[in-house]
Amino acid sequence: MATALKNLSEYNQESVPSAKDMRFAIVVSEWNSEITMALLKGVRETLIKHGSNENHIKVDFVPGSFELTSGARMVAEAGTFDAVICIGCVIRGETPHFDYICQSVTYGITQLNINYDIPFIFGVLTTNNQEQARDRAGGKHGNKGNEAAVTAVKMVALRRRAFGRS
Ligand code: DLZ
Repeated sequence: MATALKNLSEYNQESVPSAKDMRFAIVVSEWNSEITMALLKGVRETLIKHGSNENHIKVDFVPGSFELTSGARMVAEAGTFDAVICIGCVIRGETPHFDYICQSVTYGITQLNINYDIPFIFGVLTTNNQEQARDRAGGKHGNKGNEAAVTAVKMVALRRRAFGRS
């Protein structure tokens, strides 16, 4: 059960395969950049901690979370990546915009996972306010970027196992 003070980024490091020889693209939304840059830092640090080479990590930016789907598709088609990690932060405002963007990016990234051969990771915070976002971007609940990186490494390893490549 989730608790108010649980660090959501805690995990068993030994359960994570080596990221050596894996190539990652990270697509980052510029909206709420204080948060998304902190998430990006978490992704990079975690990929490198698990053996990824700096030169095998490519970062690109899109204007907002709505553009993550098309940005991720473009980098996937243009490059030779093992996974694409999508980073964004949508904060609830006074209009229904929040719901439309969340719905669109969730659906979009799901569709990419269905239609493409590599994993696309959902590293998008959807929070009621800035404080909740900070808590999850290096604050008291950890850094969602770390989780996105671990998820990417695990999914690449799963794909390699599934297709018989170690
Ligand atoms: C327009 C908008 C709003 C209101 N809020 C956010 C947000 O909280 N997080 C985010 O990533 N992007 C937001 N955007 C921008 C949209 O994602 C998109 O860039 C624009 O609607 C242009 O397509």
